[in-house]
Amino acid sequence: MMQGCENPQMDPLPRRAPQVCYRTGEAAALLAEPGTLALFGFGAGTPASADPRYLQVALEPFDADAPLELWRVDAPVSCGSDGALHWSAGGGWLFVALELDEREHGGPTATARLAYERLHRFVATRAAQHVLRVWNYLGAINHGDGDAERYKHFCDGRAAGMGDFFAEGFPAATAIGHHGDEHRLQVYLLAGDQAGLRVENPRQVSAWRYPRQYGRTPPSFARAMALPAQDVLAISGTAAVVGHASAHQDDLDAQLEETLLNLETLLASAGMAAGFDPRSPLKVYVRHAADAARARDFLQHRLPGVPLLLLHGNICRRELLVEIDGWRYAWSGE
Ligand code: 3EB
Repeated sequence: MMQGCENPQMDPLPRRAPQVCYRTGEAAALLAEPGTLALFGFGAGTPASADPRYLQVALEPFDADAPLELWRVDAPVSCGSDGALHWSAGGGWLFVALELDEREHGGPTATARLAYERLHRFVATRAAQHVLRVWNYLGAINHGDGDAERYKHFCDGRAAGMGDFFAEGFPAATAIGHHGDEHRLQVYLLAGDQAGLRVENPRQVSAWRYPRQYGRTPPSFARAMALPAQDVLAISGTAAVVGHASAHQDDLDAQLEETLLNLETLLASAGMAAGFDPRSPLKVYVRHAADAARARDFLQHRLPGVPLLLLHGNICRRELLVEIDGWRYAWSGE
């Protein structure tokens, strides 16, 4: 690694990726730490904050004393707000969050479209223009049948709003249904000043190639993104999807097993060593509250020492009971 090389003809050295971890403590104290790029509280019980780097995510955790999620960079951080859009930047990285009320913007499709248009317009003004990872949390995601399901409307609006935003390829993403105010759409993203490396899962059809039965507008995301620093893989929402089909209907353990196999396959596709570790936090979205304890036991046994945050969320396909996303930091020397 040519650390410190100053040859101006070379590409800039990859920046050190944001460090993502779960932390307990006061939001104000974590926001005051040097390099805090973003901080997430989960559920209505977490404090509100006017700091643009802070987002109260509309997903309830299953633990009463759930931690906050902290993103930290090795650089000074600046931040600001523009109406409902909040941002922060530092070290070549950009965090942007946007929350919209569908009642104010003409319903779910129009609101998703507006969200992506606004995010595109804002990111285009910044140095960090490569969108690497996006999270989408919407209410009542499975309401409506077939093509009328709200998730399908979201996919329509997202595709319409992105325009040429992702001309270089889709970012990694998560789309989960929250149980908060049904009209509330939350979208947040991480962008960088260099492109990442998209990773697909050979066990799964790429989402943008899903057949028509899953909706008129296929979901637009990559299965994972190696951040430009190449020392961390940002992993999209991953579930028990094999080929394009959902596997193991009504069987939580089998869906968890299949999901772990998909996660391992992604690591292998990214050229990373197998396994997760204490540096690599995962979020586990569980559809039925009654499944949370079993999902936790299963994953604690299979992924010892891995930080897990279990959240009550609906997966975009009704038959899917659980989905996992997160980060995998490279071992030193890998
Ligand atoms: C799947 O594998 C599960 O619409 O952005 C996972 C991650 C899923 C992201 C999205 C959907 C999305 O198809 C669903």
